[in-house]
Amino acid sequence: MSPEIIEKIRTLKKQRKAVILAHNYQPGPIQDIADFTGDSLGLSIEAAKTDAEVIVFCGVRFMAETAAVLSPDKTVLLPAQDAGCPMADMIDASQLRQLKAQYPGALVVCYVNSTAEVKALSDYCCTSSNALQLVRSLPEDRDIIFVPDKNLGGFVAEKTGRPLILWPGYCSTHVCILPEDVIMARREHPAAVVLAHPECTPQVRAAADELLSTGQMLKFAKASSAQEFIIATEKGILHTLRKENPDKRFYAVSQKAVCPNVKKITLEKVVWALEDMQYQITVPASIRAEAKKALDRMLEVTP
Ligand code: CIZ
Repeated sequence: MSPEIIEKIRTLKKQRKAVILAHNYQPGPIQDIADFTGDSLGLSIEAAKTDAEVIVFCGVRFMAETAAVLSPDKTVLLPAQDAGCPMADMIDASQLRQLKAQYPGALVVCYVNSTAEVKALSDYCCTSSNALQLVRSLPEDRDIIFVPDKNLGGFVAEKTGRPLILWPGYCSTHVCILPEDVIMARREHPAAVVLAHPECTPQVRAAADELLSTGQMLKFAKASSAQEFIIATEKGILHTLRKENPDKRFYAVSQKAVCPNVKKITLEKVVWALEDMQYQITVPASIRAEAKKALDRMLEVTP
């Protein structure tokens, strides 16, 4: 990492009164220059609490949109314009409207990995950390539509016993992780505990020891007496796991667990974002107000 570029980012950050957020999946050098690292909702909440005028979100578009929903008075920048989330794009507003029309009376829960428009049409938002608690809190006599991730939704349905109406979306990175990868990794590291993200397929989930969000993985690894861990989620998280637990060992379950979108952010693009104030992510006021309601209702249930 060149010291000049780090210094440049520091100077520009001060000039622009900016805060830099890096998602847990970002490349190591990006996580190292960030003011906050974490999951998408936690980062957006942290940024809203600061008096920064500009938020540079090192992540993907839906994450920057969430920050824009929670910080309407700040300018939100996504350093790579094309850093999208295939899963979030697997359902749009008109598809969700049609689904709602098919199940009148159903409550809609959307995973935070969704567009602001989809959040605006949902009753509740959820994260992979609080999805179980949120769904358990919903009235037993109501149907529940869960979008867009069929894998997280399937995990929630299994654990809560609630028959969710699932949308067939999925994370194209997590579905690249195969049960065979878990078997091979266990063979190589027989003492390791396998931590998998609930966005993984049912077969991978069944092969894992623990099913955890990124934030939960970081807490679990710190608190656990185990010394070795096989990690079944996007490889970027290994950076923080290793940094926070220098005496423990972490292995990626598969070299294929890399999201090409989160990796579009580079230090140079962070510099350009701050220099040119690009790429600004905005959410129209009417969508913002409705999306915020879905986030607020979630926070009432799972503060
Ligand atoms: O909520 C997030 O930021 C994502 C994408 C996953 C997680 O488990 O933190």
